[in-house]
This record gives sequence, structure tokens and C-alpha cells, in this order.
Amino acid sequence: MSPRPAALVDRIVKRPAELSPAPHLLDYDATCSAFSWAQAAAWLDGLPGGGGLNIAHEAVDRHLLHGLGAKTAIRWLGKTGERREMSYAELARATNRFANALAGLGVRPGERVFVLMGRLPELYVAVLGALKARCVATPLFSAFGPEPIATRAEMGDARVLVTTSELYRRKVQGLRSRLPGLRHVIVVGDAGSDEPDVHRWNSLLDSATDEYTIGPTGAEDLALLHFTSGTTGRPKGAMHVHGAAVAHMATARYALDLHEDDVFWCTSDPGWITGTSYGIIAPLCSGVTNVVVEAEFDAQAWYSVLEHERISVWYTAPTAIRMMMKLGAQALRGRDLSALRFMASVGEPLNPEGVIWGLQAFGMPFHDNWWQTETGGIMIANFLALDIKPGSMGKPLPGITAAIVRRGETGGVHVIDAPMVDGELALKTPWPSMMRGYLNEDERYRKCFVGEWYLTGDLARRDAEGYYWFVGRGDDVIKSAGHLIGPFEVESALMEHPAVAEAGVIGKPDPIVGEVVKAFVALKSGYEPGESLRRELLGHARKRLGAAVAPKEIDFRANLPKTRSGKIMRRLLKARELGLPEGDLSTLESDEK
Ligand code: 6R9
Repeated sequence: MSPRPAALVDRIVKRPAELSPAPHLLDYDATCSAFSWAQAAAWLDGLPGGGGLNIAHEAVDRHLLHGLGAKTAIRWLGKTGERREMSYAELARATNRFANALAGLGVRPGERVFVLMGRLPELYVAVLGALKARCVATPLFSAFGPEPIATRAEMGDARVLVTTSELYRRKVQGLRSRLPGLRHVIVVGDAGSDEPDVHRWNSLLDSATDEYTIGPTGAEDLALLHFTSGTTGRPKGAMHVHGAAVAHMATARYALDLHEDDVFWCTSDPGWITGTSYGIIAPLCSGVTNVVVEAEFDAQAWYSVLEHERISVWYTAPTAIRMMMKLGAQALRGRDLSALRFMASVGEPLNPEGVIWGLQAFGMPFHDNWWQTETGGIMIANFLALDIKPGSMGKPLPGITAAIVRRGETGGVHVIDAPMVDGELALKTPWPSMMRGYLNEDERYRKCFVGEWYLTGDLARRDAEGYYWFVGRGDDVIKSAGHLIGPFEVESALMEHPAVAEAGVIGKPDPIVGEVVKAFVALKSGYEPGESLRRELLGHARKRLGAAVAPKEIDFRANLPKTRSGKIMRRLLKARELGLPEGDLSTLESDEK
């Protein structure tokens, strides 16, 4: 890590009047009091002839009506140096073809279209085309192993899966018997399969016409299903509606300050909500040029993208920022980054050092912002024109009321007005991109709300000036390199191995990726702990779960600490791993010792 910046200041003072172009949000308080969601809805067009609100129309087709057809919508930079520019008009035609292809396959509105692939142009066409067809789109992370893919496709009743021929062979083909509802697979590349329901992307799109009229779409119609992890049980399928685009548009303006001439780059993958809300919907609804980089993180390659693509607004994440910090600001020497004017970060706590390092390395701070899969869009942000207190997530978006609350004994919540008191972060309902449910789990969904409040599950505090500070998560879910990982999903995969009797999984703090996944395992009798079994278990988990989810470390234990009801006490495993106080042990039934 580079030395701690000498000037770790309490506040970075902004001079909004000197900024060019003028920020969309110049005066925070005035904007908040004048704001209404109805007014923000007017930034979108709606379907022609009063046909409702469809995200794909707002993100693509409407720009043709405003003379932006020839403008580059997506600039794609491939892994091996290829480049592809797709104008808004080309994107409109390609998504029309895909929507027609779905209709040709008999896929109906409301049915679910899963997309499993790396950041290829086809991913963007498939998601937007599915939205035109009024299907529900679900992008899945391509680094998931077969198990997370099967769980999600099963839960979500995937009707269509769009993937690459390679991913199909490696991860999906063997799962087909678990997915009886999956009627069509569309593969990019050489199909390499003679199964009648496996279609080639190229032939399917070539034989579809490029004219399509989006059918009537209600703002409350389901558009996206995004899975997120909880502490227990299977992942949660957060459901979002077409009307969410109002929040994407509002946050694009206020939190990311997108102007039409911007060249925008969101580094997140659409398999995670940031890569969908801000890697597809928000930038395209704003009519900017959206840069998509297929390759994974590499500091020099990223600097080269910033310089050569003349990125003006950049949305990235703390893990990447910390990796760049490790290399030091000298790695940026000689780069012309004169186009860059705004940098934002999301997904995990951004250390004050990271914010300040932005100033040293790029001449501007990183602006941290906070939100969740469930909130659909940015809720709390450091705005371009507002002073930054490094380490703070910033202030609520205009239109959003946040509070710090405590859950009462009798089921209500009590709002804490005093500054700098820890409590649960809550948001006043509703807002346009708020999830409309967890798929098939009404009870789990209802538990997120008390009265008019949505309870986020995150612990935070607010200071006297209204800035919010992240304190920690209220549950056992792990955030590793910005990706939410459910301990239960990892434990279940480990338990499938014949040697494993019990498994408990925690997030172990890590200076770069935030947390690494660490598993504690108790073996069945007849198995001996040792290096070769450890390696075998790591390999097993990696094969089942994929590299993004699998544990990086495994420790053996004779027993795991459990509550009276038999639940493994992850909190205690974590406290012991970190040498922290063990806390309240009144529910502890059996212990590892
Ligand atoms: C957008 C996204 C949500 C959880 C959230 C919180 C953590 C997100 C953060 C942050 C500290 C920030 N989180 N942004 N923690 N500071 N600026 O990441 O959605 O994958 O659902 O994760 O991530 O714990 O509750 P998701």
C-alpha cells in the first residue's frame, strides 16, 4: 500500500461554480426541496401514443426520435484488442431483431430470459431486446459455477437462456435435466450441439426482421430479476419494474452528473446490479456513449481505456481503487486524462485514503455512493458539487428520505434523531426503483419493511450535517471484491463433499478485496484433516461454485460452534478468527472446543 497520504483531510471543499459543464445538481438543499418523482418521470418519453413506459424504449429507441441515431451507444473493447462501435440506430435494429426472434420462438411477455455471458455486445442486445419483448431479463455472472447458475435458473423459472457455446458446454449442458422449464438456449458462437432447442444467435437474428413495435408496457410491469444473497437459504430474487428507469435517469443526472456528451464507463459486470442499472440502463437512457470493457481488471489496461477512450465519467469500485493504489500514482505518469471530470465508487466501504488518493493520482476525489440490489439505484451519494467528507457515503438523493432507526421490541421502528448514533439505515418508501418483491418469497420481502420504512440491513450513522457513514452489515453476508456472497450457498456446496460433516463460512477482512471467503469445516469420521484434503475441498468448491464465490481458505475444526437450534454461529467463528470479543454466548449450545 502506498504511504498514508499526509493530507488526510476531514473535508474536500468543492467550488461548483468553477465546474464545467455546470453540474445538474448545484444546490443540494434547493434541489431536494424542489424535487418530485413526477417531475423526474418527465425526463423520460414514455412509449409513443401513450403506450406506457418501457426501459428499452427509453434506453434505445427514443434517441432515434431525438436525432441521436448515428451516435455511438455502445463502444465495446474486446479482450483481444477488437473494437466495436454500435450506434443507437444499430442497437435499436439489433434489439428489434432479438425481440422478434423471441416472439418467433413463442416466448411470451412476462417469461424470463436469462443471460449468461461475459461482457460481449450480445449481452446488451439480449437484455434490451428481452425488455422490448416485455420479458423479464436476468443477467447472470459468467464466473458463476454450475451450482449458482442452476439454483438461480431453477428459482427464476428461466424460459430462455442466452449464453456462449463455450459456457453452454462447460456449465449448462450438464444441468439441463434440472431445468425442465428451460425451453430455448441461444448460443453465441459455434453451437456445437445438435439439441433441437439450442439455437445459434447469428442464424436466429439473421432470419428475424429489424422492425419491432414495443407492445403496451405498464410502469409496474416486471422488467428485471436480479439475484442477491442472504444469510440463510437460497439467494433472493429481487424483482424490478420498468418504472425503475425514472430512478436510473434521476441518479444518472444527480449522482453521476451524466451529460449527453459524456463518455461513460461503468466497470461492473451486468451479472451484478451495478452493471445492469449503471452499465446498461442509466447511461443509455441518458443518451451518452457507454464504454464496455470485456477484460477483467488490469491497472495499466484500465488507465489506457481512460486515456484513449477519453472517458469523462467513471464509475468503479473500492477493490479496484485499492489495487491501483498499491501500484502507486507513478503508474499514471505521462497519461493524458484531461477528459476525465468525475469519478464515483460503489459496492463496499471506500476508505478515506482511497478518496484522497484519487486527488493525488487523478486530480479529483472518488465520490462514494451507496445502494443495494433491492433499492435498484443509487440512494446515498457524494454529489459532484457538494463537499466530500472522506469515508462518508454522502447524502440521500433528492426524492429519498433516509434515517437511522432501531427496531423496537414490539415490531415497530424508532427513528434516531441524534447525530453519530449507530443504528440500521432505513429509507422511506416508495421510490421508483424499489424492488417490488422477492421472487416467490412474500414473507422474506415483507420482513424488509416496517411501516413506511424499508430496512436495509446495513448499520450506519448520520452526522450533524446530514452525511451518512457506513458502519457494517447487520448480517453474515460476505462482500468480496464488491460481490455479495451468501455463506449458506458456500456451506451447502462444501457439504456435498463426502468428507464434510459441517461447514461454517465467514468473510475474513482483507486489505484489498474487503473480505475473502473463509470456510471452517468439520469432517465426518474416517476422514483426516490435511493439506491434500484441503486442496481437494478448495477444488471441489471452485468447480461447483465458480471462482467468484468459492472459499479461498479452509480451516479444519473438530466441531463448529452451534446454537441450541443447531445453527452454526458464524459470528463466533469470525470473532475467534479475528481475536475479537466473543460477545453474547447465551444461545451457544455446542462448541468447537
Ligand atoms: C450496489 C451494490 C449491497 C451492499 C450494501 C452494503 C454494501 C454498497 C456501499 C456499501 C459501504 C458503500 N455497499 N455500497 N457499503 N459503502 N458505498 O453493491 O448492491 O451487491 O446488492 O450490495 O453492499 O452492505 O447493503 P449489492
